[in-house]
Amino acid sequence: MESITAARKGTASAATVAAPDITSGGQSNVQPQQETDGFHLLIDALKLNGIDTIFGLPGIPISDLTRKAQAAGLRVISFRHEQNAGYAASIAGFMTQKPGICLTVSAPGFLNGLTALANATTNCFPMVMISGSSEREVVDLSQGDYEEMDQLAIARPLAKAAFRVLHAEDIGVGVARAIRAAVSGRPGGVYLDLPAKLFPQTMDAEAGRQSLIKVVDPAPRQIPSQDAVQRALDLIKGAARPLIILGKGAAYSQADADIRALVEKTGIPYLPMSMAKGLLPDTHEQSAAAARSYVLPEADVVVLIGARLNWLLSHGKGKTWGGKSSKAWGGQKFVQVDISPTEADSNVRIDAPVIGDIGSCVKAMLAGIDAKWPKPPAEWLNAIGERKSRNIAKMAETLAKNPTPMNFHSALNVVRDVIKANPDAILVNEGANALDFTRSIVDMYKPRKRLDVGTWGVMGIGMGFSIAAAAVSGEQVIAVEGDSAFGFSGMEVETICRYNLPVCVVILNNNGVYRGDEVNPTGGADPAPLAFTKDARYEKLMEAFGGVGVHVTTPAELRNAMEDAVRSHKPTLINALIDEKAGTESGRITGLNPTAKKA
Ligand SMILES: Cc1ncc(C[n+]2csc(CCOP(=O)(O)OP(=O)(O)O)c2C)c(N)n1
Ligand SMILES: [Mg+2]
Repeated sequence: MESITAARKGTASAATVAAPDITSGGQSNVQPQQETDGFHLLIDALKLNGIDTIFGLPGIPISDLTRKAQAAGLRVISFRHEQNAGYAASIAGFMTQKPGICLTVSAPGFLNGLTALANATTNCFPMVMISGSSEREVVDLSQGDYEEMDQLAIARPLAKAAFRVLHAEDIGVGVARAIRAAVSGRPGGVYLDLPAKLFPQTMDAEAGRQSLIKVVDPAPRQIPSQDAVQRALDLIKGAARPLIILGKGAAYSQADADIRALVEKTGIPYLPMSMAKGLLPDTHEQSAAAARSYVLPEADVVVLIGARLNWLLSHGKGKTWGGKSSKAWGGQKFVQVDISPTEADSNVRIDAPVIGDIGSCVKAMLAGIDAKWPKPPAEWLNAIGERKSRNIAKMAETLAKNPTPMNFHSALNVVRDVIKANPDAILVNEGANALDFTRSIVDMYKPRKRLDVGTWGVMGIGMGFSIAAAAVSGEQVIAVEGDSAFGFSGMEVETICRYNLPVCVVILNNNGVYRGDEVNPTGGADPAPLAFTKDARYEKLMEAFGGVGVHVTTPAELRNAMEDAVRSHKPTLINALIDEKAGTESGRITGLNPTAKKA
């Protein structure tokens, strides 16, 4: 009750209010007493915990918060849509192991950000979405408040954790709980609900300072048990055809040197999942990526490091893994290194779970691997080597072609060269064919340089990820986008220009979703559902806000434009026209797309 009273009389900024001072002489002197408020407590709590950037979109009730945050030295990046701010926050979390902060207004702004929050939880990206919310008393009685919505209840099933703070003196605890929940154990998206009335609540400044919490050891190491490590090592040692699969969790852990040492000391071939590409350079001789369809069914012991056996790995069973039918186990034994004990056995039996943080688990396994560790049988390595060279040669042949019109391969051959020459550049990637071809053609050389659609295959991450990647790292960003994919966040090119970020967007434009040559079977005036405007001039969007727009139709023009962008670091959008017949339905995952038997 006290706080509500405080809120009613509170002012919109930290105030110095007059308090009576009883001094000698019977005169009531007035001595200033420092007060603070919800706005400042939140900003101070974030700063105290090392947060330096907020990705958001202002409006009631958080406009003043964005102003005050900027004034207090936080970097505030204002977006055109909350979903993009949310994606930005989530990938900042992935890159830095600090929760990315997304700030939204109530109801519609909150809902706009929610997809990104749910996507963060699914992908194990640490983020905190902070949303202003309307009057609790009115919302709870459904009396029709401005932007009325029970946001906490809606966020809860989609977030790793959700909290609400009602009193200014609890802001410190709320922020601490949100940070711990976001980064500890399996990271995820956390929702923090801050009702409008909280922000102007005032309290004594010193008491406010005391109420803040600097989180100590927010993501504590989780050391695996020695038994579990030994069980895993014994299984690996006895393998005839071992395989390591590195997942996004391995990339997140930042245990780069130890992971590389584990791969190299055991000599086991490895496959990187999409966002684990570059953990070891894709050109590494132990990479089995070019022989994926051979190694999955043939391997007898598979070591999963921060990779889940979800749909991206065909659930660890079925024909991909050599199973006799679509759900049959292929006979592999699995070691699973994961932060979460409940991950094991989610799809197939895990014979040796190693549970702990990836860094500690890999270190513990390395301790049991000495110079005498037996290398995998030469037969296995040679068989992989053969397939690999055959497939790489075939790919080189395809990449060398220069068809007219340009296709995915001839365009991506250029991107491949540009990334090779600029291995520190961050590659953001979304689309269907634009995604799948890029993943297999463009080699990555350093960890956490490839950011993409992740576990959900979600379209719309492009510009949000690009903005965060540039803001967090200062590096050149190259976003390879399908034309459909780009449309989900295209308006953020204005944000890229406004903050003058070194982002080069390359649209692989095939006039549609998957391809652009479909027609309306009725012969009517409407276009086919998957076809877009022919030869749309996306580059003009970038020019509209002061960036560089380039329209290219050949690999040579694409190369020039990309090299200019990387040299100048100017916001650039290259509209690369691709043969509209070049793509396939759903890219590589055609099989997941139900189609009618009857035309
Ligand atoms: C949020 C969301 N909506 C819709 C989809 C379905 N979807 C998958 S890929 C894709 C776009 C593919 O077209 P494009 O980006 O142009 O890539 P292309 O295959 O043409 O290279 C869509 C709409 C999705 N994955 N996510
Ligand atoms: Mg397309």
